[in-house]
Amino acid sequence: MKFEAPRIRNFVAAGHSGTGKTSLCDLMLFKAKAVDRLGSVDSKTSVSDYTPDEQEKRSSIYAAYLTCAWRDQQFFFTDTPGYGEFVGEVISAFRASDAALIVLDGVQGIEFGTTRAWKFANDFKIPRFFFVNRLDREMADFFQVLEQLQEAYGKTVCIPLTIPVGKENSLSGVINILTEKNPPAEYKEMVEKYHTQLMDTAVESDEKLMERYLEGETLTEEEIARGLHDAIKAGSLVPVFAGSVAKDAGVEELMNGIFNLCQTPLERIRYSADGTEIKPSVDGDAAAFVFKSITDPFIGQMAFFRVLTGSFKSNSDVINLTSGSRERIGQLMILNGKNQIPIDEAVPGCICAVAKLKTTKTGDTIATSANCKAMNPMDFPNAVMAYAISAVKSGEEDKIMTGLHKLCENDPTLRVERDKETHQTLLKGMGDQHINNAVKRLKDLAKVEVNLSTPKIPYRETVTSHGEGHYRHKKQSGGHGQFAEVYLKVDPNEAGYEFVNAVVGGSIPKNFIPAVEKGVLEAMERGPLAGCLVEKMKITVYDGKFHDVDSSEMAFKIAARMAFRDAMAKAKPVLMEPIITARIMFPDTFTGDISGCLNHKRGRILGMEMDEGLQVITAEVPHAEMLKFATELRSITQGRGSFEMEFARYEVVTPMVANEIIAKFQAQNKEEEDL
Ligand SMILES: Nc1nc2c(ncn2[C@@H]2O[C@H](COP(=O)(O)OP(=O)(O)OP(=O)(O)O)[C@@H](O)[C@H]2O)c(=O)[nH]1
Ligand SMILES: [Mg+2]
Repeated sequence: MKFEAPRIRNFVAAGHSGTGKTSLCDLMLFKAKAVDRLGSVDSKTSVSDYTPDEQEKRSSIYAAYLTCAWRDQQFFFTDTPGYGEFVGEVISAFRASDAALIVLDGVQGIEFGTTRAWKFANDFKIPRFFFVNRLDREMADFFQVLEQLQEAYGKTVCIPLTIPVGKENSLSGVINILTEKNPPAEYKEMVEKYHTQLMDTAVESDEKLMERYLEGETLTEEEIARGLHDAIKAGSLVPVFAGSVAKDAGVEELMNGIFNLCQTPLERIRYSADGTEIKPSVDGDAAAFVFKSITDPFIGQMAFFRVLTGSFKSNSDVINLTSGSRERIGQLMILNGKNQIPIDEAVPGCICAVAKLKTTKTGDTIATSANCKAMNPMDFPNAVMAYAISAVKSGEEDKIMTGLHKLCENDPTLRVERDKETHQTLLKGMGDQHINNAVKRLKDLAKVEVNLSTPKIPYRETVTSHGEGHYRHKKQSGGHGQFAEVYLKVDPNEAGYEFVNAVVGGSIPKNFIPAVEKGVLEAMERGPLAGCLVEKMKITVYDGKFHDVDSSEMAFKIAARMAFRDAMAKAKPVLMEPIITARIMFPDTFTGDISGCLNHKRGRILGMEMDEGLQVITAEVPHAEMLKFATELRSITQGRGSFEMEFARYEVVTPMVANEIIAKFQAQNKEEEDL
């Protein structure tokens, strides 16, 4: 199989969950004869949703990379999951694509997933196509959706290229606005109107074409297509296609639209990490971006890359520009879901996979020459939800960690961290389903059983006033005794931990001072209120006593620890909790519910603004209140909200809440003692 870059079109199908992206992709493969039988999500035979988890859920979890020949072009396209928690898969797919095919539901119109896909196309600077699907459904109305699109994204921007014939169950096909010469009478006026709009757009950016058009000259099909192509590329036109995958209506017209109007991989200018312009060409040094790595029971271990410029050959040497190491590429493969098709050569626009690269990771650039430039890696959103993960059988901890690290390499929105304060291993992700799905994969991959639990919050303790403490450690046991006496004072210190030795006259000999500090530091690891880390304090040792024979480092450590506790108790200790800043995005009909929910969570709203049709609230909220927010937000907004959060600072906990936490800690301590 041999490809030519000018004859490749590369796009990503994106949009809200349930709009029919996977069904559309299956139908495109079937129409192009890339498969013998039409795959279906409902009967679990989809080429794209091929994992058992997706089949069970009847919804996509992973991006699937697909390819087919359409007329004399090769389409490389990706089916992405619409469900918000799997956004990491969508980001990688956008990075690998030259255009976005945004699929909508003919009844629902613009949904949260539509807005998100629109935004990604903006971020990745790629042109867009709309496909309004499921027009065979009751209440579906193409023209209502069109109006909605025009209102949101511009009246002169969203223009139909096809319109439906018939409605709902009696939908019988579509009319191609550009080519239909004799539409049924009731559509005639509409076809003319949109035809004029398309022609106006087509000639807009080309003065000569405009002149000829205005003089009444007939433009060739190629000229019109070129004008529309330029407008789509510039973003001044987003063509809207009508159809129904279920009725096989409008899909061929959509594929032909992509065939005629989508940019080629050679038109796409990119910039490397150092800002150098990369203009793709078919020959010269080759460079490719690794946008995904997988360890999959079906596919094995593979790296996926998108060729940016030049061509790569199977069984050749490449340089990893990001790490500087050399790699050997084995058999190059293109993909159709889980099916791998070997190829000899990959050209710009190809999405390829290779097995087992030694050091290459997601986000790296590989090239045939060190003269090529490395690209920036991808940005992924921060995790918004965490679970503490632990082994069911003791002794399996290492196996679990190895498996988790592998999963995180494959999915950059998944993170595993060891919390030094709470001593828990945390698995962080984009929501319940995302994390549960990761755990399922972990079980398959590492054959281990794990428990998930709500993570402990790393509270901290500090003091709010001056306090003095004293302890005399004296023990007589057989031979040597133990003796040490320490006087110290503590004060709040915003700058952090500070230890001062103010002992004069050798009441504590210099060589025991480090032991005193050690004792203090040990005491600070488990504060007196709830056993949390103590911080932001200045500790001054100013007096003590020692004994020539009985004093030891151990004795001073114990005396210092006890003196510290004494001082801290007198310095009005308080509990502090982590506060996060959250940015929550949702349709503004939910503003009241979200504000109420934040209020309930002891949150402070810092600002509200509209951004691309969505309400955005920025708020500071105690971390402890946000542990289940991903799930709560989903239920409040019916899946149409999303949020990001990051750590802001520690703040003193109000006494009422603090008492609850302290009581819980004491009960836990008692339980441990009783055991
Ligand atoms: N009536 C009707 N149903 C359709 C049409 N296209 C797809 N469906 C059905 O809609 C449901 C969802 O389709 P999918 O293709 O899985 O949707 P998706 O956009 O891939 O969804 P996610 O993977 O969750 O993002 C399935 O039951 C399809 O059979 C259509 O044109 N008309
Ligand atoms: Mg799908």
